[in-house]
Amino acid sequence: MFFQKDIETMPRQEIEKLQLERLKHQVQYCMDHVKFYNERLTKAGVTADKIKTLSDIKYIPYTTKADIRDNYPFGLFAKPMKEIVRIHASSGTTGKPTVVGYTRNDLNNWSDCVARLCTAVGVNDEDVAQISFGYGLFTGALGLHYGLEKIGCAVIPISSGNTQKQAMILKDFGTSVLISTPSYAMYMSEVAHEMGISNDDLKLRIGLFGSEGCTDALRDKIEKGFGLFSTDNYGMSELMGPGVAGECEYRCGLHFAEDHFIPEIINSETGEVLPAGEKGELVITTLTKEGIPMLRYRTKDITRIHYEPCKCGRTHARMEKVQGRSDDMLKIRGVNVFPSQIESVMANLEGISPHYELILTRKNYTDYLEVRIEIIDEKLLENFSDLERLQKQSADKLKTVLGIQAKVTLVAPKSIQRYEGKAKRIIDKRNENQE
Ligand code: DLL
Repeated sequence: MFFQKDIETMPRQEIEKLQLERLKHQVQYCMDHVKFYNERLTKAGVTADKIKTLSDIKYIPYTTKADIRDNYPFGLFAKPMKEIVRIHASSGTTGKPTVVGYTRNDLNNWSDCVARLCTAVGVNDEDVAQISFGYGLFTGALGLHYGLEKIGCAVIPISSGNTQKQAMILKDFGTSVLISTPSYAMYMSEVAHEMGISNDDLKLRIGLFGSEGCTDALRDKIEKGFGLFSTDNYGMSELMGPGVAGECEYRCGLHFAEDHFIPEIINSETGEVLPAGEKGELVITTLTKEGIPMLRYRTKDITRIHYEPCKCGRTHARMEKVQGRSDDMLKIRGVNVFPSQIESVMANLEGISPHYELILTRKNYTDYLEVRIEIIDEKLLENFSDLERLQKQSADKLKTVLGIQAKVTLVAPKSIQRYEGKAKRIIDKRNENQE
């Protein structure tokens, strides 16, 4: 059990008081320790003293993924490497990843946030938790790992992949909590059933899913497929990782950890702050981060926020499930992919034109990416070995930059449709046959 009652059920007024104090402190901290913020805040005329109420946050300039990228790799770190104890990264809009660093306190706060959300759905120290997120630079696996250990679960750090082995371990180790993307959970349940494993052979009771969206229909299927109850968990590496917000057992919105974050909703085109309950882009300010604090970080995720206390007694604000993105980022097999990354790969390859199309499909609840690229010289189509070489070279480069395998199809010059306005380069067929 990891219920921080005093914090999680704090009356609204007290939460806001705590947030204001912490916001002032975080602004001062950014001023003192990060050159980028010092310059931005000075230019905007913002000082910690000028923040008198929470709504004064609107004077702080937004921070974007591009700002992190421009300061690659460690330019936004507020602590020297001596005090950083962990580094994670996620895909950036070009070949360079977005790099984040954690101090010991950050890791402790992170595991608190995750432990709370796991407790909110009923995970306890008797549980055996199988983490089927990929371990590595991605924050999903290690984020859940330390939160679950904090509760006292027996953690199985199996990582993702090798689905038959996953199913065998679910059964043999008596896994009671499964942690993965919803699509991988669905796939795993089908593989388990194909292997003759029935729900009676399993002890699964809870699924902690996240890192990508999940429709209610898919959630139902996974829950029936595995005989478990699941929650949706939201987060991003720039802010911490998983643990930023998640559902409780009532599943009526994802609770933020409002003692660590201030969420806002803005109009993504004008940047104007929207009133509570309106739909727009989620912007988050960290309140306690030491390694890489984020002031008004534009997540690009579209949602709404509600402030009424929840039936579970928790008072922290809740966001609705993510309803889309305001940019063109795609989540493919749990990995963030930007079309601009693909363009950067193509720009460095000889013989191919800048015209391309991305085709996304889903089979067995797994996403597949096909990149159709036009070649420049038609004659290449007659030379099978050169064509094959270029295809392999493109696929290898894409794998290095994106971190996932893509099928590359080289097509004849001028065969990809041209657009007079904004090009429609993404053909997403993932929801056509399956949820
Ligand atoms: O996906 C962190 C995470 C790991 C969250 C495990 C939950 C569980 P990133 O790789 O940086 O971090 O990707 C962040 O993924 O801006 C959203 O667009 C998307 N995303 C994350 N959680 C959800 C969710 C992790 N529950 C980006 N529903 C975010 C929909 C989600 N989209």
